[in-house]
Amino acid sequence: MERTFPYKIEPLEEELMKEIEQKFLAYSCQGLVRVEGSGYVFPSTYAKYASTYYNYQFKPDDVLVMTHPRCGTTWTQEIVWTMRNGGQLDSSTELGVRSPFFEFDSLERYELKPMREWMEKHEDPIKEGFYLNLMNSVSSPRTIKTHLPFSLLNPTLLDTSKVIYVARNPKDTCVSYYHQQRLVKVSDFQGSFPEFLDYFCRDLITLGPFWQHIAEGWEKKDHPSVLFLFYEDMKEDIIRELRRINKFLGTGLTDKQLQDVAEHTKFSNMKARPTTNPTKACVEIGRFREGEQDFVRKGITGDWSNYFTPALEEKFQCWMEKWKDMSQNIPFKYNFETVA
Ligand code: PPS
Repeated sequence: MERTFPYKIEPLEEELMKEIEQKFLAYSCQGLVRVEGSGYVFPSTYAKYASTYYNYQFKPDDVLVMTHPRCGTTWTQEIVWTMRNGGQLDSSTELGVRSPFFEFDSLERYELKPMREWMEKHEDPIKEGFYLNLMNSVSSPRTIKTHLPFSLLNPTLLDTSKVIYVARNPKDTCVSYYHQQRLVKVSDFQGSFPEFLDYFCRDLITLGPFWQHIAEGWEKKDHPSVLFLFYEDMKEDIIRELRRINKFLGTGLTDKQLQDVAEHTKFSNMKARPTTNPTKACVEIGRFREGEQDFVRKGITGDWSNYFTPALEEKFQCWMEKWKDMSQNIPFKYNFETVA
């Protein structure tokens, strides 16, 4: 049964869009839209896919790694894919091919990619979606990356599939997202950290509002088909968290295999592997901006303290206060000392 997409999607106000385009160079090509009610912001292409995503029927053995951007998606994808493949340590196939990105068509700038040929061969290339096609061609059991929150996915999702939701404290998320938005040409952010934080706190960065996203995940944390993880807990004791994942997924890996998974997916190893840290290759093909920090960047908790001035801290606290109904019950760790 095809469901009607239940929310209005509106373009951002013209004046606001003009302002954003000055800093996020990519959005001058495509503009931004906002989902009414929840306030989620997307490149305008999302409007073409919203109903398809909302109606997408996941398979019973699909596992979704669901996150707000920069909360530990890539790390968790590599862990989950490896665990679901019997602890097989794959270093040769790009993670994005093994574990597809569900809604990437809605974020993509098609003019940046050598996908003209593919587009020419499809009747409705935008609606059909290059990445949706890729996802449909991945063999089961699939481990799928998504930044879409529950409210924008099929309401029956948890009746069919499992979701691992990963959250990270908003300060480190903001710093990490700042670097990623400078790196990726789909956004092409050309501003400073204080400018980025300002947009973050105005809930204008794509795939946010942060608190709305996290709150939707938190609300489902006790559902039997959901495992809610914190990035900071994974940094603190990865074996403990791998045991939780092992139990949740029923993957039955031994402690020795979990140790191997931890080693394979530890920060320095994932940063060194081009299949999980595609920075160099993406710079070469023009998808990433040269001279920025890596996609797999620093991997610590507390990096925010190198960026937050008292004035920025104050602005951030005002934003936290605004969202307090959603934020006050979620126990984030901010100052955990970790070595990558
Ligand atoms: S994205 O762009 O939304 O898919 O990014 P995402 O993968 O969610 O988050 C990126 C941050 O996760 C860090 N990362 C890791 N941390 C610890 N261990 C491992 N193995 C690991 N792999 C990636 C990555 O460096 C980003 O955080 P920052 O703070 O920017 O370093």
